[in-house]
Amino acid sequence: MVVLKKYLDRLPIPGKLKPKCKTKKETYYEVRMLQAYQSLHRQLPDTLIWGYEGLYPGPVIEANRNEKVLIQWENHLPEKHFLPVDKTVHGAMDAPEVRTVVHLHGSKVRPESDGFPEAWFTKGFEQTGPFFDRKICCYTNRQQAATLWYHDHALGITRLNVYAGLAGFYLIRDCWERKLNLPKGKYEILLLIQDRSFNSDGSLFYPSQPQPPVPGVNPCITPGVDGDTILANGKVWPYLEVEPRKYRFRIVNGSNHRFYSMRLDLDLPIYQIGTDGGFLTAPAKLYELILAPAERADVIIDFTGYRGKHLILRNDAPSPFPSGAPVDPETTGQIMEFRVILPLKDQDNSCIPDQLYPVTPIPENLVKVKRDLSLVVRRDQYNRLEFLLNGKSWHDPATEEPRRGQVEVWNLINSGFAAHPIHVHQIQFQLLNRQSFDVQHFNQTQELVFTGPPQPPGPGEQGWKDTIRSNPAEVTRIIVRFGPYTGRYVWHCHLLEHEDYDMMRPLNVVGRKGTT
Ligand SMILES: [Cu+2]
Repeated sequence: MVVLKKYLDRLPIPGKLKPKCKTKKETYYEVRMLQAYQSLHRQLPDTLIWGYEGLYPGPVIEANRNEKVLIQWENHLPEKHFLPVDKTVHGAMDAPEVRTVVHLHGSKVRPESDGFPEAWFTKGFEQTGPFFDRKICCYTNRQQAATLWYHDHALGITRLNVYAGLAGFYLIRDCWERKLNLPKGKYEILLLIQDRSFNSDGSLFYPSQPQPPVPGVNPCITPGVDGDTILANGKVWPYLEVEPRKYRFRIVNGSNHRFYSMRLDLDLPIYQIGTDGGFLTAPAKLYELILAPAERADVIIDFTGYRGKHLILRNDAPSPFPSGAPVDPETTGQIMEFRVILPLKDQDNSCIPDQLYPVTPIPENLVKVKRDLSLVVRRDQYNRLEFLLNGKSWHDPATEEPRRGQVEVWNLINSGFAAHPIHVHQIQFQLLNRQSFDVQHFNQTQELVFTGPPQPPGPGEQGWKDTIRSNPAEVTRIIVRFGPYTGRYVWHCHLLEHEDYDMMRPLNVVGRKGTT
């Protein structure tokens, strides 16, 4: 383990990507995936990364609501991966070693542009996966202002491509947001939180075997990789100098496997104003913010009255969450530091509005289908853990085929020991409640016996979600209206080692007569 000093480097602020061309009708970008060396901490030699435009995190893409954005994603990566590739997991046996496809997480997008895991492509589009359809993806942005992020989604190596650095922010803006008088410009800061481990030569460390090692498979996927350092925007334990005023932070947990339970020193409150898919109806005042991998929180922190203070953003989420090993308060128990040492430049006229944007509940009387979906784990032929949705693997025929416009309730039944963040593509859904059940009885009989009343969503979960924490020994109920597009999508666990093996399923949204 490499020991690194905390709070030596300034928080990097990712720059905005410039379009190649912009007309009244559409905005066109080209984004290259490149191998590069980048300094991730002052005490480390430069680290080999893969980044969009050679940057980790990638450049920020900003779009207005209803703006038509076209992006040609180009793979300029080497043919060999620099992280350990397990050739036994789905999609990795007969495919080229380095393959990529981009998913814009949280976007309402047609299936051809959604980053379907088997729509991958290699360098120069020389080889393509069986579902590759187009070089240029189209994002119509017909949705409210929200914090989205783009990242790799190639079948069987998503965990490695994202760990290598393939992730970036994508923001949708709208006039409603502009009217809210939130902190903006340099007072609006993006935070991509991830954990990584390093070798002493500065290279990224990713284990090639679980503990204990699996005989007969090398390299071998593990049930989940946690880093021993925490990075924000591609720097290990950075600091940010702030003025004594309000700031808006757009936080993404971009980690492979680690959850964060964030709190600030001196019990400074965090006002959450938005979730994955947009604003909350009203802000939620929190002293603890839990984010599972891929979840987002749009928050305001008010540093007024804290002049001269150094405040650490801490993490006390065990891993696996919520009952695994506790974090070390000196390392993974810390994320970054805010130094309230800049003079107040101008009067802070921004506000934390009482009302943000109405989140209209999807009416439960419209529910046409209820599905029980279990999150299970079994042993494979090598006696290693294989995570599954409903006991089925990726290559089994689709079983979730909702009709466009139809409202469904999905009961996510987690009979395991750890939480899984479940992500559904194309749509934003709502959390109804969570309810604890007798796991032993369920595992013996497949019958649900509840051990407590349904618990309503937490204050920071009462908005539009595309990724939801499914806690162990609980049924998590979400209500979903499928559409607007029909076609081939996916739903999966967003712990990337689970997604790759094998906790991902096809999701076919079908037309009203059952056609795609
Ligand atoms: Cu999982």
